[in-house]
Amino acid sequence: MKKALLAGVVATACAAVTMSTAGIAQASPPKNPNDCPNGYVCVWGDINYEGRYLFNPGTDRANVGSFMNDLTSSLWNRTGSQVCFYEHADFRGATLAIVPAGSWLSNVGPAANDKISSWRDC
Ligand SMILES: [Ca+2]
Repeated sequence: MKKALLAGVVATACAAVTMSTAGIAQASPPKNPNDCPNGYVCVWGDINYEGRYLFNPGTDRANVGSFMNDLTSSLWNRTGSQVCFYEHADFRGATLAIVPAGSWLSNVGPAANDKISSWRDC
């Protein structure tokens, strides 16, 4: 009887270890209802892929539009190309972020926050 109880405790401990391992694997990209489709560049208005968002197919967007202009705080490049993000429309102004294919930024950082207006492969 006591042995069976101990086995149960061990099993519970193993489950806890498995869960914490999954938690550590947070280097994986965001997975949520707003998941960014493969082949898209996705931008969000808040850090950690929250708030308003825009999912754009392909690598180029000459003007993000008034809905997302100067509001991006996190992003995900799910295309097969490196993508550069620019301060102004038509790929002008400062290059605010250079994001390799398949990479993401949960926080674009203070220099780029709320400034992105366009992007393309680079
Ligand atoms: Ca801008």
